[in-house]
Amino acid sequence: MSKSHHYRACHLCEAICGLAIETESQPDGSTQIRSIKGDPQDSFSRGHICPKAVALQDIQNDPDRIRQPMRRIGEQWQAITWDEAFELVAERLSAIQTEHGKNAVAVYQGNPSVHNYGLMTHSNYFLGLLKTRSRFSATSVDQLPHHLTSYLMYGHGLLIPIPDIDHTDFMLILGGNPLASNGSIMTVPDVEKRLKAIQARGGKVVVVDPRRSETAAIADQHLFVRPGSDAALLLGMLNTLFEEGLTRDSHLPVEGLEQVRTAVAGFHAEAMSARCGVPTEHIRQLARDFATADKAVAYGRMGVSTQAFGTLCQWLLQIINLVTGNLDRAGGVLCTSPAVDLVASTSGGHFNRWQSRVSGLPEYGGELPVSALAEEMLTPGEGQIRALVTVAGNPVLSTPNGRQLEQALDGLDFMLAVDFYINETTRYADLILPPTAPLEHDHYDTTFNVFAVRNVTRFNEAVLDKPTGALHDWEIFVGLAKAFAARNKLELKPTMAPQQMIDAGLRFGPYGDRSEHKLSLATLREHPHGLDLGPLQPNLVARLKTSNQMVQAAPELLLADLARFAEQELPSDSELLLIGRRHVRSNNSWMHNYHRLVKGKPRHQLLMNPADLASRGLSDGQRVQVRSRVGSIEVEVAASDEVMVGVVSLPHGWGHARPGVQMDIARAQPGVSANDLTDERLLDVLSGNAVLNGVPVDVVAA
Ligand SMILES: Nc1nc2c(c(=O)[nH]1)N[C@H]1C(S)=C(S)[C@@H](COP(=O)(O)OP(=O)(O)OC[C@H]3O[C@@H](n4cnc5c(=O)[nH]c(N)nc54)[C@H](O)[C@@H]3O)O[C@H]1N2
Ligand SMILES: Nc1nc2c(c(=O)[nH]1)N[C@H]1C(S)=C(S)[C@@H](COP(=O)(O)OP(=O)(O)OC[C@H]3O[C@@H](n4cnc5c(=O)[nH]c(N)nc54)[C@H](O)[C@@H]3O)O[C@H]1N2
Ligand code: SF4
Ligand SMILES: [Mo]
Repeated sequence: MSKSHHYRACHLCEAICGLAIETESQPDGSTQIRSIKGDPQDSFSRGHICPKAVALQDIQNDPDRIRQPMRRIGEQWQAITWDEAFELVAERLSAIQTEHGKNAVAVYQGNPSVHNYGLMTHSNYFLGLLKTRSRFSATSVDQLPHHLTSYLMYGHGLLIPIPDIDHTDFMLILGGNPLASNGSIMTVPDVEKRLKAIQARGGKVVVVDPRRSETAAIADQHLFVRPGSDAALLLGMLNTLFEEGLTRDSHLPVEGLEQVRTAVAGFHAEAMSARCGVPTEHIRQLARDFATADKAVAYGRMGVSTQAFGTLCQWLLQIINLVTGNLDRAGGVLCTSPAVDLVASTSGGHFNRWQSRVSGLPEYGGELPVSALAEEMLTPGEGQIRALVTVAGNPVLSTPNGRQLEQALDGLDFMLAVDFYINETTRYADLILPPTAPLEHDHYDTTFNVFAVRNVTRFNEAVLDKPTGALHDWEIFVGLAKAFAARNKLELKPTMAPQQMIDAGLRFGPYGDRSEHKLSLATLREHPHGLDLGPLQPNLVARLKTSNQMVQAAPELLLADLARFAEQELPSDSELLLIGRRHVRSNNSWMHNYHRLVKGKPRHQLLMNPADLASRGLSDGQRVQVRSRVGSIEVEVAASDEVMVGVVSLPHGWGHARPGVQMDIARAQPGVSANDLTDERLLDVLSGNAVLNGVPVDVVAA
């Protein structure tokens, strides 16, 4: 038996921590994982890991994980060969498109797609051939407002300024809980140490959240905000900055700043306080503290993008950074210069070129809002969706009104899933194509290097051999493309392996052949702990992709959205609002069958303020029924003054007790799905992004 050592970035969340993995070859010829530890030689993550990394061996060894193509006949799953599977997909999807049109076949791509570079490079090799406008992804239950804002202001949806957390003096966080999520659209391993370092150098961390989150608990200041009302708080802050002359000039070429000043002149902190529940004086003081800090960052994440004014929030955050001189400035927010530069090498995007058939929701970058997926399947008429391809996603648990989506999936003519589990969504598939497990393929972060708090890059080889007969995700898409192209007599361009594409991306990129670094795949192979390319630097002027090379401070769509904001009714005090929560031992809707992660006390309860329990005659630990417009669930309630009065919190991604799910969740608590309560009609109307936070509910004894 011989041991070997491997270095590899963890792909499970956006923090991309370096791992040191020890494997041992066995007498039977197989290789087993001996240990997974943090890699102290990774200068970015400095040895940090979280419990999920250790569970990579659970993914590898999980008996529930499927390892060969499976076809469903009634309730039974039967193994079939890859070639039969590819033929079946080509035949069924072609027939459906011939009869009902291209858009009758829909696509949903889930979150792990972005963490798996073979999916980034090759899923479109096949999906593009479908030429369907019925494309959906997890983007519209998450960060769509970030992309739309960057597209409108900077000319490219991926040109998103990142907090310079290591050099700032003041970090304002709204709707993000990096201590649980490990950071998002801010790739930042070891975030707790980095936040504490701000405090150690005399700076401040301020968190705005309807729950005193793990991050709020270590902050210098925590402000409770009424769910869904952050736009009011930000407008009150911006208004104060202008009124009190707290703005600073920027070196950037900017168009429209005067229009912004005029547009927000009516939104005084006093009026905004009534909307967001933050006292006027706190709003004003926050604006003053922010503006007078030498270097400051306003950062808003998931919690503020998945609300009714999510895009307005993301725009206001950009403007606050801009007018205080913190945009494109060390210690403020900066864009990365990634080694494989997706911004330079792709077009900026497009918005609202077409709309969804039933509700008229806008496309962004060729995708429609996923809240419209079920209605597009359930509503008869030309263009009705009849077939679905899901890739690395679980929309039944991840998108609003999951019960309605289940009903829609049940009525499809054909469904294909590229996934390695029979979960709440894929159990409806006619065919499941399972890729290799994560450690069986090589790895490069196409996305998270673009959002990292330093310029970093790394490539890692597969840790374990590819099992005989297995295919990588990208190879599955090549197989599908070939079968589909052959059947439809389409010309298929040749392709190359993902590694070769990265090699080309590195050589053409800013550290490539034309630079002193001469980065290529070969260089990265020599540096398995990753390469640090230095701190973020001001670069926005050169990277802007707007037509006139100026920052667009006042996009018309956003100014118009201010009118929608102003027309809202004042919130009522009697309403209970549902918000979400993440935990470091849970990852969206999967990994709940890994004992290592889910052991310990249950974490899926509804959190409710003791005052709200008392006023309803409920008590801690009791089973309650939670009801919304779309459905109801039963769950235990836990008294917690972490959540403000009028707010209840429930994590998403649970609710596994559904027939046909073939995962050993029995060992864990199946929990209930927050998305059996969230409402597909509640949207950030501007972008079409789902509202997952601030959903009106009531709670009664079960
Ligand atoms: N109420 C509420 N809902 C939410 C959220 C919330 O905060 N509250 N968060 C939202 C957010 S931010 C997101 S991103 C979405 C996530 O929603 P989804 O992307 O739909 O769901 P995931 O749980 O990430 O999907 C995981 C699936 O991918 C598969 N998978 C994992 N790795 C691979 C791989 O390498 N290849 C393939 N082919 N499959 C793989 C797993 O087996 C699993 O079935 O949920 C959203 N939904
Ligand atoms: N352990 C773990 N890590 C993860 C994931 C996971 O499931 N588990 N998922 C990954 C994914 S896909 C993503 S997108 C990221 C998300 O990463 P984050 O954006 O950090 O998401 P959360 O941890 O859900 O934190 C959202 C916070 O917003 C707060 N919030 C809710 N409503 C409002 C509101 O109206 N206003 C304000 N100001 N705050 C509000 C919630 O209370 C919560 O504390 O995490 C990633 N990392
Ligand atoms: S924080 Fe945990 S899950 Fe995220 S990359 Fe690091 S080890 Fe992996
Ligand atoms: Mo996400």
